[in-house]
Amino acid sequence: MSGTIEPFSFVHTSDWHLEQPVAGLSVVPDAWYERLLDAPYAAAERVVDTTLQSNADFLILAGDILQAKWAGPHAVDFLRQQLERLAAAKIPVYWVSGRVDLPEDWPSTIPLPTNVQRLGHGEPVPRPIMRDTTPLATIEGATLAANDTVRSDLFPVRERQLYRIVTVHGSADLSSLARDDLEYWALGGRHHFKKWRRHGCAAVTCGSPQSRQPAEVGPHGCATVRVAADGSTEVQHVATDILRWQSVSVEVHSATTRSDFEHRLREHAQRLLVEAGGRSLLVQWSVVDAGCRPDSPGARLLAQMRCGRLAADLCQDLQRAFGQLEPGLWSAELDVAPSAQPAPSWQGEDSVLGEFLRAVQMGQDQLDRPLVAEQWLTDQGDSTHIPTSMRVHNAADRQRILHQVAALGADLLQGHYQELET
Ligand SMILES: [Mn+2]
Repeated sequence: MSGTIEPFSFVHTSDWHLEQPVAGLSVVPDAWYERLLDAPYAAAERVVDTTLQSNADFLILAGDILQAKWAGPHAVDFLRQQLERLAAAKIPVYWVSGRVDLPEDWPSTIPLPTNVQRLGHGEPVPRPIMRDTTPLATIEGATLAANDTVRSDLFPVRERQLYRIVTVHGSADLSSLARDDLEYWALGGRHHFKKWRRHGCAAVTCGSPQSRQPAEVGPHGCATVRVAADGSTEVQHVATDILRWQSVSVEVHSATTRSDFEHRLREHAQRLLVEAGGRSLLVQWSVVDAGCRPDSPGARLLAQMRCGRLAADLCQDLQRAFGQLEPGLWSAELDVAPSAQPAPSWQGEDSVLGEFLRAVQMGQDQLDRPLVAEQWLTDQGDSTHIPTSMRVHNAADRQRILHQVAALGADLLQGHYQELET
């Protein structure tokens, strides 16, 4: 490609997964049902809003938009309406299949609007993208076989005059996709935004407009792409998510008391909501020991959270305080990291704690001593699953488990637990 070209812009989106609501909460509060069900739709609608408001020349759907059979008629109709909005604005849509949205799964009784072209079946063939009578670029798609990964040689080397876009859904090592005969890889399949570029070639996974599960933390959205007259590409991520998973660490120091800690959690929650820009948040708190001295208020607080009901109570307090707001913040869990190894001096104590820690130490030192946890199961019922999952398979597992056993035992035997319960 050489000389100047007609500048243009487009939006790149994938993984709408209209068949999947937001999941990952152990309890779904009444006030959140609608939000969890609607979020994937509302976020997808924002992608279309972004396309219309930014005067984009076209939209790329890079796969996994919906599994029509699982998603049902409401989702099919929703998608048709969104495509019609684009059709009314004369914006073409290029849709390459992912794993769940094969063309044959789309109900044949519901024709797609005529602005939609499906790509990726058979050999990749470059199709011209026009603005009225001016050609802006070409686009070609490919569909991968199951378990295949995206390789550069999916698309043949071509001589060309126009800006060249290729689109495919699948996992990819972006840095392996550098080419000097194409400008933009529109990739689907990863649910997080990621971009990579070398010289004039950009490879972008735009991510899902809405995260679906706790592991998908942080912003989700679509990519808006501007191509300048010199053929250079500028890619921006636009957040479209309605709900956002956050994972937040809160430290406990030696001097931290329960009321300090409660206060800090609330302050933190308030700040997160302010920063969320009108979104609702699903938060996983993790409480971290910032090096508490043994027997300090902080160490006792941590022990109470690990062994008693305190962590669950604090989580419920946060749910009551912030879960009913609009936008709201729902605390999905408050997790306390396992404690550091108990102080070495405790092992020498002439006490139940000392005795216990010496027994654990023996298990850590003598690797040939069997560690049989199944014997402590009082009622195994018909299930063979639980005893199997309790078997210790290797030395690393054994050390990790015994480390946790020592920490939990020390917490319990020092009496912090009783202190809380009474
Ligand atoms: Mn997907």
